[in-house]
Amino acid sequence: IKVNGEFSSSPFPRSFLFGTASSSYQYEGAFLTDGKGLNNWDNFTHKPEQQDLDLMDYLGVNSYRFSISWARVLPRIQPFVTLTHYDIPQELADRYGPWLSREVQEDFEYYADICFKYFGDRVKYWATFNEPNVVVIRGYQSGIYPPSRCSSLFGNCTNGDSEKEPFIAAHNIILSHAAAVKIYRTKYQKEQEGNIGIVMNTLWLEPMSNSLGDKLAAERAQAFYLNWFLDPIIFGKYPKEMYEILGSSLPSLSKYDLEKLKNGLDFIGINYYSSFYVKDCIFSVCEPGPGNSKTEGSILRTAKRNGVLIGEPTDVDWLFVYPQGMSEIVTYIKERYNNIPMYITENGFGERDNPHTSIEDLLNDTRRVRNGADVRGYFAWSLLDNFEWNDGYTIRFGLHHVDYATLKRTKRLSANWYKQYIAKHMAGKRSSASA
Ligand code: GBH
Repeated sequence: IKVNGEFSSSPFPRSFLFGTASSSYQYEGAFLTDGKGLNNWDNFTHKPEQQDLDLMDYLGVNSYRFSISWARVLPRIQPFVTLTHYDIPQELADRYGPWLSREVQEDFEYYADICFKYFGDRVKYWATFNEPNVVVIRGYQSGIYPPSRCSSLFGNCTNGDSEKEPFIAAHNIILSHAAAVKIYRTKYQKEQEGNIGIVMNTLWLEPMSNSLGDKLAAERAQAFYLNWFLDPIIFGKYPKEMYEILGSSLPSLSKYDLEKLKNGLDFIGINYYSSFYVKDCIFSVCEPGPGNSKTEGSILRTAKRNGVLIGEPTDVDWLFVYPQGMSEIVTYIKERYNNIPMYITENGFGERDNPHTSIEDLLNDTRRVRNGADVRGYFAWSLLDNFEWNDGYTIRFGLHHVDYATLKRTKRLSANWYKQYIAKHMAGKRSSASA
């Protein structure tokens, strides 16, 4: 089998990364310890008591000595690092809303520069953002993530403007990404020889029927979910469906922006969990949702067709087990973006406090390799049970169970399943017979 131009008896090339994924806020549980400042999720999940900072403020000090823990740098593991996984310092969130002002671009660039400079000798895989589409949709449309902004367009609250803000926020995130990439390319990449990309949440969106209307609707839905970010970064313009539907509400890309965007990715990180059907609500009669005509192109996104669910339901309301969807989305991205390198940066399964979870169904999918797409790694979400955002600790995504009282980790069946899968398929681990 030929993969990435390499011959191998394993369907995975030697350089294929098998990993597990995590994020800082969901794992570390640090609040105001070790010199960490407040971020937007601290602010969202609890009204922080700024104990340590207050103490320092009271003292009037302007400096704080701390150390980096040598043993935290794990030498045998290839670090695949995200610069921001939903979190941003609260101070910047207050100042910029946190993505509504273009000034945030410069701050992000400054932060990224520091990370490249100090960690780039060891980190060869950088993702600028985790799921900026979710940050924007949940932060500025439905309002269920910070900064909790939405408007009557989407239902529940009135402190935002869902017609404009999501697109402004997305624009600033896209250009912040571009700024970080530009710094990496010009100052670091040649010497450090790493890769830089972005991680997107993906959904496979299957047309409800073979009608042209439903096919176009599925395409519109994808334009407003995925291509919204990837098109500008890769092609230098938003998807045509967005221009058609939004017209001048879509921020325009200046010459200067385009210059920054050029050559804006080495890889796409794909977080894939679930799939939905999409029905057209322009020519057929339906109640559009979860967005509305103006912001999502008049589509209905639903897990059911003729009363049958697209995949087995789970304890997580948006997660239906549909492994084919991963091949579908990989193929879609491969075709749209000219076979760019991809990593499955998250894929997993959440259960409500059940100690026996298997990800077998979600992983048992090698068509993405056989179809010739350039998939270079797979990261299961997640190594451990962790803080599942709005669901707190009630939803468990780990290959390992965590007893939160004692922090004791216990292997689930899925941990052993994944271990065996890796042992069998990791090319480097096989005997020389593989040549
Ligand atoms: C990922 O988020 C996160 O990166 C990770 O931190 C998290 O723990 C993990 O997955 C498990 O949830 O109804 O329009 O929102 C995924 C968040 C929320 C994205 C549900 C897809 C469904 C479409 N997902 N969303 S929508």
